[in-house]
Amino acid sequence: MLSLQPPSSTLPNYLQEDELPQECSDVVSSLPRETGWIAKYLHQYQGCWIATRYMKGVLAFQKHFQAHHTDILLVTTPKAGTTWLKAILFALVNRVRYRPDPLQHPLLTNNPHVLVPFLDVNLYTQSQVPDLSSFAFPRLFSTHLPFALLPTSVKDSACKIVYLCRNPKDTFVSLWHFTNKLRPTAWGTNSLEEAFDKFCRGVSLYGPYWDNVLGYWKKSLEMPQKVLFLKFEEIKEHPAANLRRLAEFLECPFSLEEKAQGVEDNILRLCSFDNLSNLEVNKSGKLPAGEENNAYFRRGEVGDWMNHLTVEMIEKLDRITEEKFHGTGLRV
Ligand code: PAP
Repeated sequence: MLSLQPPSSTLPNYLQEDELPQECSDVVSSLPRETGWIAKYLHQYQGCWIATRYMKGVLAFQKHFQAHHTDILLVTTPKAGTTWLKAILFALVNRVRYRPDPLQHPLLTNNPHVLVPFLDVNLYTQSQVPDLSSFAFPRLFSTHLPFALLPTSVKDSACKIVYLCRNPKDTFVSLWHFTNKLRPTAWGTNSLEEAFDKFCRGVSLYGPYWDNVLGYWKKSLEMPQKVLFLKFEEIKEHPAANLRRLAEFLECPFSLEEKAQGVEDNILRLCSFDNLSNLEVNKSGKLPAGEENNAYFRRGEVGDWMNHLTVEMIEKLDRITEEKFHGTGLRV
């Protein structure tokens, strides 16, 4: 019988799942699992659904990462606009070193995921104890992990957490497109219905979506100096105000001189969907693990869910969100 699975050697790196260290494979084999959206399986680790390949990165990150008090950690639910906020953070924090110039800037030749790497998915998956000495301070890192799963040193140090969420309907639609794009053609695509059922049951990358969002929402209320909670839709609607909010939270507010020079507008223009998605690096480049950079740029709009979801799906997702967020003060 013909197998639909391509031989593992032909799979891109982001789908390679070999060589789990013994300690990690013991943990993985003890966890509940479901079929994945891109990779074969998702494992439920400490309440959060993680693909097999990244389990070793998560365990190593939790065990070894030592936060520095100036670190900035960007946390997002997948497809909340991570790429966009990575670009904005990089341009903002490094604006003296690299003027947000339309002709010369690291963002013009590097995908934002390269400039602000994921700790668990990239650095600690590549090496169990990665060398982080080349990162300039303040170091910019990223993760999708829920607050409860962050290493103690992140929680205990003065490092700052910027959290970004997006409404669940657009998040789901974006995730569905993205995961289908990253699946090898021979594996076929996940149907919208099948993916929707999983998302609603919480079985999505770093999900349940609602738990991930609520964890950071609560921390942002408890510790507003440590956790800034941002929404994709609000940044879209008021980009300059949110950029200023971000700069103030990170204790690098714009000076009057910078405002007069138009630095805020230059950062927003540099990081805009139109600018980033039309750069050669993002049209034809790949990330080190093989994902095509263009997979991170689709429409970048609010409300694309209207073009995909049925009335029943909309009602169901709204009902779940209403129930989960009831009484928390959070509206998405
Ligand atoms: P990740 O969490 O897997 O890293 P992420 O960057 O959050 O991915 O997902 C990409 C989404 O952000 C896409 O949304 P869409 O599918 O609804 O279109 C992508 O288009 C959007 N995006 C990427 N860059 C920008 C940008 N500069 N401005 C607005 N949206 C953007």
